Amino acid sequence: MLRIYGYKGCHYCDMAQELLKAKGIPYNYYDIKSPEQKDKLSELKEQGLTTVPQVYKDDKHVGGYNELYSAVMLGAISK
Ligand SMILES: N[C@@H](CCC(=O)N[C@@H](CS)C(=O)NCC(=O)O)C(=O)O
Repeated sequence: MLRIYGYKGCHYCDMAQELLKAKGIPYNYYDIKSPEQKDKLSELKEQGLTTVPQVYKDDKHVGGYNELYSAVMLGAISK
């Protein structure tokens, strides 16, 4: 399952979700600013990942919107 970490008002986060919806690829979305994601936010900062979205396929880091888009277009991520 895909996981997307983002926040409200993030244009690239919206685009990532729209892409996956258009392709019928299921995902779970998490608001990185919510209290429940405090540890994840710290983890991303420690890794130097300062932009959102951050996308994971199972537990593998895919990257941001650009990397997600490429992976979907290349068929590396599909439904
Ligand atoms: N190349 C990135 C761009 C993502 C991006 O710029 N996201 C904005 C929010 S929509 C962001 O995190 N800005 C904060 C920053 O640049 O520090 C991607 O493809 O995901």
